Amino acid sequence: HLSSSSETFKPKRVMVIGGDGYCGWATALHLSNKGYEVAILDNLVRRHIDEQLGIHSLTPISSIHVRAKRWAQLTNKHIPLFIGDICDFEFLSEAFKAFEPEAVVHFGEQRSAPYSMIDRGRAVYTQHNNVIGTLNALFAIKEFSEGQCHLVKLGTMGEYGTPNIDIEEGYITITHNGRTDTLPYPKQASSFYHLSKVHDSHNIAFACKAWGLRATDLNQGVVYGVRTEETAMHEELCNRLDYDGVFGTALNRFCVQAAVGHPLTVYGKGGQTRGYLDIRDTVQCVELAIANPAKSSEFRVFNQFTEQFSVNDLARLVTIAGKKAGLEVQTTSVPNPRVEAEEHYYNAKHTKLMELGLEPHLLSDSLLDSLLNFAMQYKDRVDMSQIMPAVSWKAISAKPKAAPT
Ligand code: NAD
Ligand code: USQ
Repeated sequence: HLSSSSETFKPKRVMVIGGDGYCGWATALHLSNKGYEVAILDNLVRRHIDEQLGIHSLTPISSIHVRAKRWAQLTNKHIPLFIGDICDFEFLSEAFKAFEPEAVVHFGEQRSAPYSMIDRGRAVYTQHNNVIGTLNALFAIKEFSEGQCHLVKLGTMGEYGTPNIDIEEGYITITHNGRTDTLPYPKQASSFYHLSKVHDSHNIAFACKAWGLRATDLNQGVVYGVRTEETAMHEELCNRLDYDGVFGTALNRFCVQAAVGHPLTVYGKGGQTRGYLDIRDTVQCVELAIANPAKSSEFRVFNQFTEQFSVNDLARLVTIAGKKAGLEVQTTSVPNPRVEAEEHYYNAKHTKLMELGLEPHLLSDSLLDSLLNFAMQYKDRVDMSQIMPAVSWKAISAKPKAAPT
């Protein structure tokens, strides 16, 4: 029987929703390696979106079935697969009843800000998929685990935007007209994707309060890197690495751009500052959140990143690392396709995961060298036409776009 105190509740069975994706695949293997019983639930929509947009991972990736078979063959650990959509409540219910998870890690969302800004249809898809999927996960937890299963939900640092004051971890204590309260930190997201995470956070907070659920919102910064201990064990376990203008994220893109001799694409003035973390720390943070669950009725928020960089900082670091690798790295200023502050204050707290024992892999020369080498190894797979950004925040319209061109 599950107890309500976090000291005695040590979950073993973890369902990884979105376990075929970049963060989810690395995390599923890591948890499996650490002795958790892991199941993956994924509807493979990300692979489908890649096909629709004509984009692909830098690295060749095996099917989820081949991946799971290879993992079982190498480690003798079996990861059951539930292939389906969390927006389909009947499917989700059957998966919950079959696996009886004690923790659910939810990565299964449409996670690209540019994708959500292509056209109305993609904006609506993003918010429907993310908000309804998370609501279904909340209902499944209430219905099938008597509210005991711990929800570990991937949020984003982008929920906070770039306020001109320090960013706290989820809550801020405010004194107003002589009275003081601790309130949810103000949210100022800047894409329909980032806003979907804000809506999720509100729904989860309410479910914790109303039904006594336990949840942790991991407001993750931008992830970089590709190899983790487990995915490096065999080429069929290799993780995806997105470099295109829709799904590729800043540092990963810059390394691939440097490898193929494309100028680094700094949007606007390049002062946009964000929190960043190594994918090896993503898996560690999720493990820490699961091993130290939230209490019943608690809605915990952790800011999940290890260092802050501006886009210009990243371009400088990749230029230096490129030089060492014998590459001539140029930078170009691209008119910013987004609507965002290009010069701003940014100071975000990130102590709660450190207090739980996170040992960060800070961005070092050696990581940049190995990421660059990795990108150089696969550079023949790069489609140069997919590098420049083609989605404009201002040009979004109700008219469906075949592809962002
Ligand atoms: P990804 O696109 O690589 O993986 C997401 C996975 O979820 C895919 O395999 C997809 O098929 C699956 N999925 C999507 N909708 C689903 C649904 N309705 N039902 C079942 N499966 C579904 O993305 P990622 O980079 O691994 O991101 C994972 C999570 O982490 C997302 O919630 C994202 O917002 C968050 N996050 C990512 C980053 C980053 O830099 N990659 C940073 C901060 C937060
Ligand atoms: N940027 C550039 N050049 C590029 C790519 C990006 O200057 O070639 C800039 C963007 O304008 C932005 C910053 O770099 O200011 C970060 O952009 P990004 O594409 O790396 O990250 P973002 O769109 O914020 O989204 C990614 C993930 C998302 C996650 C988020 C964490 O795709 O799932 O939620 O990082 S955070 O940024 O903390 O909100």
